[in-house]
Order: sequence, then structure tokens, then C-alpha cells
Amino acid sequence: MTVQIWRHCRVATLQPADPAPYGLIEDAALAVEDGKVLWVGPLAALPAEVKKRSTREHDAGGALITPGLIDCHTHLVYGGDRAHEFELRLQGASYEDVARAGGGIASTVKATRLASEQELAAQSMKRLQALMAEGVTTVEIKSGYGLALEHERKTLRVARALGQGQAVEVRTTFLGAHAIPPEFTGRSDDYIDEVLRMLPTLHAEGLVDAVDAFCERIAFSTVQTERVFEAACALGLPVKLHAEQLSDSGGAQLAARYGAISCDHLEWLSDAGVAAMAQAGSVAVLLPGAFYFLRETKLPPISQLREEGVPMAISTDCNPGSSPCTSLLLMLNMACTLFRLTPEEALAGVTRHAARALGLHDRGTLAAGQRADFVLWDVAHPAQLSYAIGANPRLQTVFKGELA
Ligand code: DI6
Ligand code: FE
Repeated sequence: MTVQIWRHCRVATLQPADPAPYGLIEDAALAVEDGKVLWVGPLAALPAEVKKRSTREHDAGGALITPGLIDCHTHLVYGGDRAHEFELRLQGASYEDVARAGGGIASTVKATRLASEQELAAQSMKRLQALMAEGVTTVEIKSGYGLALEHERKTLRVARALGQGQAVEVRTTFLGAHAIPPEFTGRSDDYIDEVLRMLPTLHAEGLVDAVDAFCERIAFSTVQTERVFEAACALGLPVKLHAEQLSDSGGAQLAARYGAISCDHLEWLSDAGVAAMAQAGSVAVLLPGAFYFLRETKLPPISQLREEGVPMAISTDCNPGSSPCTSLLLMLNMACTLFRLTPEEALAGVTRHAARALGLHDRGTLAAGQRADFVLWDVAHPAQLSYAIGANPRLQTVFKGELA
């Protein structure tokens, strides 16, 4: 097996065991073998036997190396766009007004159903590539704009295919319970029956890594959400939830009872919700792009989450309605400016904690045995990744030990 060594770099390992902020190692070396990190530490401590086996050396030119970024909550496979709805909202309509008037998610469902697999793939690929250009090496993609078996299948197949042959891994989440499709208007329980029929079929086709639902007064109740969770658990699939985005429905407490790997949005999360998440070990996925784009004013309870030790992840929520965003670096900045996270918390939010929000334990930090997914950046200090607005200092991405 070949051993490659990156030297002349600083490495932010994001390993909690490394005492410096960001787990930062100055004048570091990073050795990779067989797609995994073999060794990382100060260059001066590089073991002679690792050095001896090295077959390729890379001069990183003083770059900062971080784990590959992980966008743990996206809806990036969809048809059409919602620029018109943006205009309506600028004239005074709220997100919920638009949804109730049959626009919103429903209009994306229409466009997604009309799109062929090829058309969906072509427009979604552009969004995926924008994320990858900023160092994303793992991305979660949800279904939820098909809302019928063939269209949910199409979405998940496109999502899986997007990652093939590329320097990124796609994880798929079934979000059948995202909205009530037009043919089920007024019959939301019947639609949940349909979701429960779709799930085992799509799972059997190998298209589902996790299950999500939108628990909200404009979407599904906690009782309906619980039926979806029961079905997921019966299949051994992890659950996550769009919870307390526009109101407090107690979704986080429900999700915690099902050991949810994450609860996402959380602007209206109560103290009881924070406590339940802390106990269950669920990750809080914060989505500053949606907060910004919907001009929300109620902040997620950051200090309570921090005090209770709930890990916080940050994601784009890339979707056409509430966060038409393909920049995870911009989300780092917004997590700090809008939510008052520290740049270190923000970076952990798109690496270590984002991995955990996907139930992945082999990435998100740089340590021996972890996947060798990492990014070389032209920055002097990791805080610059959160500080800059609209910059893209990525120099190179290494995916599973190979230069992308
Ligand atoms: N919450 C959101 O912010 C997105 N989905 C969800 O459950 C919005 C989806 C959309 O408006 O298309
Ligand atoms: Fe979302």
C-alpha cells in the first residue's frame, strides 16, 4: 500500500482530544494510506517508519488543512425554482401565506414531478458542484418534492447517482412526510399511510440511509410524525426531524424518544426540547440560511444548547423555498453573525458535528483511522473561513486519500 505525506501545512484536526483551539497543529504532517489517515501531528514527531514507507510527498505550501466539509441537511434535488415566490414575499406575503395559497413546496412538487431523471440530475448537479467547489466532501440529500412513489424514487435515484464517480459522498434521506401532495388535500392521514407504503419499498431498493419528516402546523402533526418514526425504526433506519422551525410543536421531544440523530431548524425549541435532545444525544442542526431568507426574528436557543452540551451542526438547507443557498462557507459566516456561534463552533458544525448528525463516525475530524477527506485552504487561520463573506479560499480537496 502506498503512503502519501502532506507537509508544510497547519492542520485543524477538529479532534476534541487535541487541546489547541480547532485542534490546530502548527508545522504539521499528515500521512495517508489506503484512503485513511495513517498519522497526523507535528512534522518533528513524524515516525521514521511512516516516513520510510512514504511513496509520495506533497508540499502544501503553508496551507491550512481541515477535514472535508459536510453539508448534513439539503434538499438539493428539485425541479424548477421559486424566484416568483420570492417576489411575492417581497410584496408582503409570508412563507406560510404562500404555502397556504398552494404555492410554496407544492409548486416545487409540480416541477419535480414533471422533470425527467436526466433533467433533475442536470440542474441538481450544478448545485452539488457549487458545494464541492467550497470543499464539501459529504452531502446529505433529502427527497420530499416527489411525494409519490415514482417521484420519490426518481429523486433518491438522482441523488445517489450524483455522487457516483465524484469526489463526494451522497447520503440520502427519505422525507416523504414533507408536505401533503395535492391529490391528498384534506386527507393527511391517508397520505401518511402512503408514506408508510413507500418507505419499505424505497429502502429495499437501497435508496434510503435515514428518515426525516416536517413536523409543523403547515405540515404534519406529532402523531403523524410518530407513525413515520415507528416505520423507520421497524426497518432499523435512523430518524431526524424538521422540528420547531415556525412554531413549537414538541417535535424535538418526540424525536428524542426515537433516538433521533438530529433535530433541525429549532428556532422555536423549548427548554424541555433542549433537555430531551441532550439526553438523547441528538445533534442540533442549525440552518442560518433559512432563518435569513425567511427573515425570521426568533433565534434558536443557542446558549441553552451550548449549556446542555447539545452538539450544533450547521448546514445550507439548500432548497428552492426557504434557503436557495449553495455556499456552506457563507453559512459559517451567518452562523456567527446571526446566531453568535464562535468560528470554532461553526467549523465544528460543518465537520465533526455534521458527521454525527448523519450518524457517521469515520469522518469530520482528522485522526489516525479516519477517512482521508480533507481540504487545503489559502488562509492563515481557521477563523478566516467564518470571517470572510463571499470568498472561496479552497486550494485543493483530497477525497478518500486521492487529490480530487
Ligand atoms: N423546511 C424548510 O425550510 C424547507 N422544508 C422544510 O421542511 C423548505 C422547503 C420549501 O419551501 O421548498
Ligand atoms: Fe430542510
